[in-house]
Amino acid sequence: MSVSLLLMAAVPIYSQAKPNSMAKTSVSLLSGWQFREVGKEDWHPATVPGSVHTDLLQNKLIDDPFYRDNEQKLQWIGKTDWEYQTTFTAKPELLGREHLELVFEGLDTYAKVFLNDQHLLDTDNMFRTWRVDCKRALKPGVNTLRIRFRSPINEILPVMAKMNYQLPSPNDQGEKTYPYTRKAAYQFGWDWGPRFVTCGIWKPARIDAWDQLRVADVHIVQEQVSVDIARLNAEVDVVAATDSEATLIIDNAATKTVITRKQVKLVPGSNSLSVAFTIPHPLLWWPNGLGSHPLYNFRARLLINDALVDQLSTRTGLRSLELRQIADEQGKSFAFIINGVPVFAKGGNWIPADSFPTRVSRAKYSQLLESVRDTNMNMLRVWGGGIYESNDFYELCDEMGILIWHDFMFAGSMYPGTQEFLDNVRYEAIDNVKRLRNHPSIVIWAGNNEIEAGWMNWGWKKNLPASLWEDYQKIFHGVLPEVCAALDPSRPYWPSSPHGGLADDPNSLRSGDTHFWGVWHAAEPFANYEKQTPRFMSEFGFQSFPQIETVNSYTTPADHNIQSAVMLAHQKHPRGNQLIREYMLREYQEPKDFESFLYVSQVLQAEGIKIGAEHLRRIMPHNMGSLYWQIDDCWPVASWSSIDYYGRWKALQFYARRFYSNLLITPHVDGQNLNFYVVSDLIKPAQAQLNVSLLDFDGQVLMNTNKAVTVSALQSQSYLSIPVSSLLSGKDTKRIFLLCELLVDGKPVSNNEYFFAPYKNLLMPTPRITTDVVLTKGGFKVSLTTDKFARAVYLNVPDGGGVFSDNYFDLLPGRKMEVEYRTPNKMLPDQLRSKIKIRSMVDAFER
Ligand code: BMA
Repeated sequence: MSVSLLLMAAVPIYSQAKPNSMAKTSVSLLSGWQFREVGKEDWHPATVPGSVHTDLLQNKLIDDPFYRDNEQKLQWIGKTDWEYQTTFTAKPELLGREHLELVFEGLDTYAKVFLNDQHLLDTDNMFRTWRVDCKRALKPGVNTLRIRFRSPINEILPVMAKMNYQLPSPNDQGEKTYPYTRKAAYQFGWDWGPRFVTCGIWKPARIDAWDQLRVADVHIVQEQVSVDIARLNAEVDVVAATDSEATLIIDNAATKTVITRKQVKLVPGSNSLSVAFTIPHPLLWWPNGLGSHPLYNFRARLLINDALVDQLSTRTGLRSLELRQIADEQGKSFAFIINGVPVFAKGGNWIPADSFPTRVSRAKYSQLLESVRDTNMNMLRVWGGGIYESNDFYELCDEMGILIWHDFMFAGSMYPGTQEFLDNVRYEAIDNVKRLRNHPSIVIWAGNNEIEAGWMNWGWKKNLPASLWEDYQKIFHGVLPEVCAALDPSRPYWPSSPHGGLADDPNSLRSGDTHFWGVWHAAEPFANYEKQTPRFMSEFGFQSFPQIETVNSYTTPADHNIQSAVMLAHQKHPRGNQLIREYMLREYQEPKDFESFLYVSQVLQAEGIKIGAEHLRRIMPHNMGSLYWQIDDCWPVASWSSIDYYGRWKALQFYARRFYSNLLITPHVDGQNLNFYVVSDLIKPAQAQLNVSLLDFDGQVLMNTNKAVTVSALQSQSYLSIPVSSLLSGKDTKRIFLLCELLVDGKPVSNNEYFFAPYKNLLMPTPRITTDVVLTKGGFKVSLTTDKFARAVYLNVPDGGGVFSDNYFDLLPGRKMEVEYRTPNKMLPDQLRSKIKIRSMVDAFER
């Protein structure tokens, strides 16, 4: 049944309000823009929303910033002042309105705005919305709007020159100015991101014209939500010009049925209106994997004398939310409870999907978020060094059931605590909390990324004035929680990620959330993931290279060496390539060539994160989250991502679908025994069959056992235990592996393998893989068979423009594997067969 049918069955369809020439209108200001360097003569066409870098690129005034080492050559752009200008015609109808307001949804960052040379506005925060009266400055006929942007770097240098300490900002790859500026930190450089200090009109601009009133905001407060009833409150902010009597109507915008109406008295200025209503038997919104994600459209309409004056719609999903923290023997739990169900959070950390965020189209967000959804993830952490994302992002997360841990945009540094800075932060928080609070996907607000940990654990406290900690308190224990409590009390506020919760280490394993970087930054073995028993792991990660097609986008063949200047320019971690190689040689021999190195790096990353993620799931409910670092990239680069800049899945993304499966079979040696755990994220118990086989690489079955099991709901449990000694007695561990399969209704739902030696010690045979390709409705079915075990089989169609439904899988003798290949390009099955390149692990090394 549709949401709209369920809503308000008995309420009449409303009669159309009288048309009203007094209703609010808006004039969009997105066209006719030009830009130039301040002090230069020539104007060039500009795109709004956009940024100076993308405008320079479109005008062919610079080369592609992502190609080779162009980044270095383009640093002057961020140190330059720029101006933008457009003209528009103001019609008499517009000029006749009582209130004319110029609205910028986002200006990046230090800007002066002039309308017909009248100075109307000064801005200093990329994340705020600006609204300013422009009636005085507007004139009949042609009007000129001009915005002058000052370099965010030059703006701060004099401020820093007066300080006797430097705010720690290890990731800023230039003058270390970013903590002073309310602008996306990653644009100053990060350990996966280039330094492109942008400016420009990065969100829509318009003029709002109104007479009596405008509806400024609608907030649907979820007082109580259960299967029986949703008790809701529509809180409507109205800005009015005069005293008046009005009718507030809340309706279902999808079906145009009235939910409730109320007579209200308005006074000049802001009016906070509120009307309570209920929805019996609401359709509940569930995270991905636990149910569907129905959304309700609500609209607030204001009528005066039966004429519609203004209206505003919003969309939300109805669900209850609790962050359950209960004291226990180990410390305190940390679990998100949605509609009464403890949800194990599976996913990763999200960074802005482009260095130039205005380039990220809704289609790109869709592709990335579908990749998240389709790999059994249910949560992303929007990390604090990026941006409050565009509405598209949150709308898509709502539609796909992707929960969001939302940091405020502070990361990796201490921040100033002047009154001016605090006020700026307060307005920023108000703007964004108001914009985002109706999204059911957002389940927590967190103050910042790693600042508390930086202060307590990384030596900042020792080396910096104590007043910086007071400034910290003002923002993260003052301004931000105050805004959240006032505007969004239904969501938890958490001061930092990580934060301990109990009065101890911010990165405690006993309570709160944890970032574990012993693996990678401290070069600890992957096995050390299993020594970590956090309550909620919000970061852990390992780097890899993108695939060759992505590397080709920024290199020439002469750059194809891991240590070449260009490859190092696309590796922002100082020891990155070295660390990848060091870990690689622990498990594998040296790959035989550049392309093999890229491929092995991806398998290495995927296998490593798999150890961490499966462990984190096995120890549930002690631990209730596994968010690896990081999902996506903002440019083509070697990084911790599982999806590269072009949306191409690395091996890790395919592995994630397996290790985040709702039912997971995961073998583990505990002491003398191999235990076969099944982790269930299902709300109901499942009847399943457990198959365990010991095989050699030729496919010979050395041992096989089956067991029917009832998998407990929302549990991790070992269902079978075999002494390792009995399993291995008389066997050559270099030639064997264990295959574990979990079947429901005879169909495999999860499988896993276990090896008894590192890859380089295995006597891996050379498989002969054969393929068969047939045309299907949506693409091609590719069937693969092998005569011997083939590890991490990777299929690629160079220039095929398509994607395989699965990749980086093991192929077993006697078992046919079928995958889909979809491509927009036309080709025949035979052509595809001849084009598919197949490699498995043995191909990566000299034989
Ligand atoms: C975490 C993140 C990022 C960083 C990543 C890799 O600390 O919060 O700041 O990019 O590690 O070093």
